[in-house]
Amino acid sequence: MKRDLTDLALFGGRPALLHPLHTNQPNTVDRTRLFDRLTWALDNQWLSNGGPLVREFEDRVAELAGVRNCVATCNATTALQLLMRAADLSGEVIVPSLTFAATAHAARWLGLEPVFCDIDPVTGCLDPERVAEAITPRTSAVVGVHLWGRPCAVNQLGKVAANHGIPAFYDAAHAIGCTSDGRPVGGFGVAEVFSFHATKVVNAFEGGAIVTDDDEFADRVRALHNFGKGLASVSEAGGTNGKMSEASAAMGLTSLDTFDDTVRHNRANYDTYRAELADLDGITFFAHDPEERHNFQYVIVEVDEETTGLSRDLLLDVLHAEQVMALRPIGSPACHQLEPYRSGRPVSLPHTERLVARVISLPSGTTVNREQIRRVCAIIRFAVAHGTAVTARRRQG
Ligand code: T4K
Repeated sequence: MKRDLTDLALFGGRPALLHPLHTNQPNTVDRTRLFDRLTWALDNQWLSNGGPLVREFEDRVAELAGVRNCVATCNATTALQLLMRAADLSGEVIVPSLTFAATAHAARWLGLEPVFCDIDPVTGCLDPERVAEAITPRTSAVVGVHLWGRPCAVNQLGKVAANHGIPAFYDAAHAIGCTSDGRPVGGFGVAEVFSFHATKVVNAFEGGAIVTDDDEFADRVRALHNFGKGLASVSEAGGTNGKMSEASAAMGLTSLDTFDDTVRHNRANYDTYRAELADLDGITFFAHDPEERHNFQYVIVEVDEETTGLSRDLLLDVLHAEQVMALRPIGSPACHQLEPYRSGRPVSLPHTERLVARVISLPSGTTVNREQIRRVCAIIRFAVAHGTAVTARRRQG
């Protein structure tokens, strides 16, 4: 970061925040409860392989998602692979490019070909019309992603998939606690996958889950995530180890204990950002559907360079100089812009490319408070007020 940008900043070159503020800082958990659970697990001398804490965690996640079955896993990437393996997918799998690389990598790791499809610019999720166009005789599934917690057009995607006789699945890594048409994310498609990575709204250090109402599918996934034990077919008997540990379940349960409080805090953060930036032209919030429940885990804003006079990346540079470690959000760059996909077959994804170049993920979560958000917003306001000057200085070098 060049000093000249810092000099322009609001606090005269002095850091606006005492400590760096990171996007995706883990949410706080009640340490006493966590340590009690860990002590209990150690005393119980059962630390993995479907122990009592994992079973309790699975029950509570299934309840939150409104589904009959939850299989907890070591992370969501493995859960996606288990799901694709359990569904016996082959050939091509349609995915959005605007997602964390794990969605596409999971398919590729299994020898499937991820086929990237464009998004609806309003929701940031797969556009069902584009999906219909992308389906070929080699397509074996559609895997939508509820990007930044906003659910996909699940009804339309389900219809498109059904019309072609293929299943729809969802990567719901961002969307636990969110709803579509009032129904909780978790029950859409054949199955959905949650992530409980440290940076997620429910944090199990590392963790994931497959949730489904299909009992037979759940049984297959459960067997496959435990070396294939219990599967009749010899060809499937080489499952993997995708199990969640008791330590992760202890963390996940403790995180779930305060889930409602976390969402309330996230909501308050989001409202503060909106209020502080309400009248700032050129900065718009990625839309949530006000009729639906949302976990408000991510605060995503779009930067319009023409109006603000500064690019998304330059605004990020200014924020970083002021110790606000905001990020290009998950999905930026888009998968098709990254190796190994970039050198594959060329794709035209205009909505994906436009959105991905304009968005910023601002710090939120329970470790971020209103006063810090006000300071972040003051920096953004200042940067935008001097957008043209900041850009000119950057161009001068
Ligand atoms: N599908 C989607 C749509 C996903 O977003 C993800 C994961 C997956 C599938 C796969 O889920 P998992 O297999 O991971 O369960 C992080 C996470 O590792 C990943 O879980 C997450 N999405 C992804 C979006 O973010 P990185 O490589 O970008 O993380 P990193 O180390 O660059 O950190 C990002 C930010 O978080 C930084 O600002 C620092 C902060 N951070 C991170 C960690 C781990 C902390 O403050 N504390 C921490 O402990 O992948």
